[in-house]
Amino acid sequence: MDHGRLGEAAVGTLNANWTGAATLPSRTQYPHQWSWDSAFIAIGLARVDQDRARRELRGLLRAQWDTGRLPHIVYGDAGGEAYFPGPGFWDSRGVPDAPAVRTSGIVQPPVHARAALTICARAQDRDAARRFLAEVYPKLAAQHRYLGERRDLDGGGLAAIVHPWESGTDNSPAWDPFLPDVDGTGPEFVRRDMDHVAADERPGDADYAAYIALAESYRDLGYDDLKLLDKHPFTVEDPLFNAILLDGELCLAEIARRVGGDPEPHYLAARAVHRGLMGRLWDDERGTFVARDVRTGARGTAATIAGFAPLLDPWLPAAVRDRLLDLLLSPAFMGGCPHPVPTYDLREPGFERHRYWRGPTWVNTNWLLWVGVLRAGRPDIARTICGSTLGLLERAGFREYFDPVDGSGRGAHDFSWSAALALDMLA
Ligand code: 9WN
Repeated sequence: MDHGRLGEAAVGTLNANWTGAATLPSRTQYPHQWSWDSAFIAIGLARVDQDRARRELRGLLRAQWDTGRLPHIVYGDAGGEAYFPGPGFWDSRGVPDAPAVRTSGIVQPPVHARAALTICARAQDRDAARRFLAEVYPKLAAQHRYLGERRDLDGGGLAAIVHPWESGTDNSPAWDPFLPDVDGTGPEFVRRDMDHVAADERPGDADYAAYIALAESYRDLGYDDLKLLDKHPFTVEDPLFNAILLDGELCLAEIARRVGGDPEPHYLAARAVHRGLMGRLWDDERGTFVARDVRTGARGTAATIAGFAPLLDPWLPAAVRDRLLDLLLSPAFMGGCPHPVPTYDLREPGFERHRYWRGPTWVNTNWLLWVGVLRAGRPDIARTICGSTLGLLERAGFREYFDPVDGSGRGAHDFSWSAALALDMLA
């Protein structure tokens, strides 16, 4: 397939997944609106349909809680049984600060300020774009305030995730050391996620039991973040989430500047995240950023795709940047397989070619790395990542993820962010 046809096919996939109010990640596997999916989708739509890109973000922001929390799922009309856990599980309607629309109670990486700024950057109608920025700025600022204040559990400058789903990289090996404390022996539930995808491409049952137990724990605390350190068994700082938070603050500073607001608080917030990343998550021995348990201060050891996300940080010391790029190009990641970038160190015994976030190549993490290496002054690596990603999509279609060894498509078919980010990478 040539590049022109890939672009047309991408638009076709996004149209097929559009409900009239939002774009589903996949009609079968994920039949609701997901938070960071919508941000990636808006970034792609900004290239072809500004109006829909704006509607995508607006639809999500309408589901924001009064505290600024932007939920990771906004439930639509798909039958309650189509996806587990459904809206009843989270019981958001029982929480005073939640909106009327039914949502989950956890968050996802805040790519949304980047999406809003991208929509504006691609707009032909500059006035409409500025009006849109002025409309969404207070909501995005509230989203970041929530993360910077309520989720910085011990004042160390980083936002904690309280569930692996919040990372967006659900069963990454990065979470393994922090899950044994979770008691997954709760009530029975039926997994719906394997109705459409092979079992060896999804998280294992023990992981799922922990996911449900953690979601119940947070829900039963009334989503009260002040109780997390005492009562919740998973409070972890993730380099990917925090690098995106930092990038988002810099985008907010730019948005504030364009709408006549004050950029200064956003620069300060971004600097705080930078200090937290360097002081807490940089592992000098391994030459990468790793996850850290807020409660114990213990750090993980897994070298995953998340470790490279701080390439988005413009203040990264040159020596740290160079060590990261060395690891990225090494046989552990880009140098060790024909279809990079794998989400986990290829040389680890726990690397799995097909299992979700434990090895496969994903389009959204490739896109983030593409932006990161460009920022780090390496257009040559950016070209390799971009060419290889588009090649995978041309050969295997808009699959959810890909085997980094043979390039075969895995997971859901017609997956929205694979199509959307192709549009951005094609441009
Ligand atoms: C749980 C929708 C989402 C993505 C995540 C991805 C997967 C859900 C699931 O699908 O997570 O949120 O059911 O596995 O891990 O990144 O946002 O595409």
